[in-house]
Amino acid sequence: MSKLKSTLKQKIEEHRPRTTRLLKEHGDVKIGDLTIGQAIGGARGVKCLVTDISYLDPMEGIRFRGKTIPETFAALPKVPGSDYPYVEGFWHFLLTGDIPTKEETLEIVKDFQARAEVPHYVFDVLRTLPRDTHPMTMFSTAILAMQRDSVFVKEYHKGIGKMDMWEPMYEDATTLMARLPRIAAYIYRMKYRGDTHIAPDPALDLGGNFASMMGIPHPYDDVARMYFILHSDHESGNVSAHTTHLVASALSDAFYSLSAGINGLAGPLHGLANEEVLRWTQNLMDRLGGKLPTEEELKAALWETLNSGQVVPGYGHAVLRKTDPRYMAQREFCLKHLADYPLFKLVSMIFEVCPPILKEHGKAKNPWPNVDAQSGVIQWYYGVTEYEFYTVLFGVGRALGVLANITWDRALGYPIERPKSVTTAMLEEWAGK
Ligand code: AMX
Repeated sequence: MSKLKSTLKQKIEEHRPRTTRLLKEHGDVKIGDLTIGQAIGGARGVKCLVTDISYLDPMEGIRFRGKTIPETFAALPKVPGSDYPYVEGFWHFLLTGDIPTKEETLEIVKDFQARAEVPHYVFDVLRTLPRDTHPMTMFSTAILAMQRDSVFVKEYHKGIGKMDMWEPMYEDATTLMARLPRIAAYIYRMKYRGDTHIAPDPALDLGGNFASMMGIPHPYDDVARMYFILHSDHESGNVSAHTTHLVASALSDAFYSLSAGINGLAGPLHGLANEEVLRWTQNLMDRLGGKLPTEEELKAALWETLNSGQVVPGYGHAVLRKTDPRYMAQREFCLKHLADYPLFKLVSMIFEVCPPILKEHGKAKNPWPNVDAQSGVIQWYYGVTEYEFYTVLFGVGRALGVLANITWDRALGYPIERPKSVTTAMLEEWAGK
């Protein structure tokens, strides 16, 4: 058993009595009420999911295993010559809550390298799809195609006990994490780089190898590491995390579950917003003949979007009530590497001009930018100008969080998810009382 797996086993065994005790002794304790508004309104704020992997405070933003983004970046072992940590070390941190040593991290790098080979049939499947298929459809399809390799399914059919199910889930999750960068880079180069491919470099870490397979030099490896870590997890209620968890709750394996979560990420109100942000921003610059707008022109463009009933992409959030720290982390990167880049200047202008307008408009509960408002500009700067691909990058990162979560779902024996629905007539009756 690998060091990470045995640490995880120990953590799981320590944790289980807490869940058992809560259920057995305190299962009737109330943690919230439910309103008609919440039942119709997307279950906003309903506390009915449990995860210890990340927590989203509305005012502070995300904490991974109790650490803020800057604390996480500072604590994890760094890749030599890089400003950012190994994604593999972050995977250890998400799974166990412990910061790994450099040696432990390198062991995971090796484990990922050993599992990284993507079966050839996956590329065959991708190649039979029409080339103009959306890259998110390709990404999800590739993940689903690999379902035949699921260790979980094989063990399930052998008759594995409920408390042991996390082990094959962990195996599938780790294999998926090791393969996803190759699949993403393959889709990218097949669709947008004339179907020319760069073989994986078995000596590199996940972020370095991804940049190399994309064909983009340093510091794009750091962009990849930063991007995957920032997009990994945002507690459990967002569409991609919740979908993955929901599907896994039926004892569907990691391939079925992640593919479903990726489909949710492909929605324009969720992960696809980063594509929409750049489309909106580029359209504005195109309309102005490639120039930066004046403040007045920018205000007019924002009002035009709002008055036509559309949302300003990259702004607002279902939980956050301040600027997303993931936005700020990427902004810090931009200030270091591309401070004078016109598109970044425009994104910064929108950061100043948009929140007061959204406040005046009076609908959005959060007028501040989310993660998606900043990420496209970095990709564009490094030559990844095909913005329909951006959500695939989000998906590789999001896989870290949701796969760690479903491994713990199995470890703690969470049951099949099955909320209760009611009819409109019932709501009307209760409203009348
Ligand atoms: N521009 C204009 N209107 C907005 C808005 C924005 N950026 N954000 C919210 N609103 C509107 C909503 O559409 C809603 O209008 P309605 O009452 O007519 O339906 C009203 O404000 C109240 O919405 P809310 O409670 O503030 O937000 P929500 O929880 O319903 O939705 C979100 C959250 C993110 C979907 C929404 O803010 C939005 O559509 N933002 C733009 C798209 C975006 O950036 N998505 C990415 C989110 C992060 C991610 O998952 N990647």
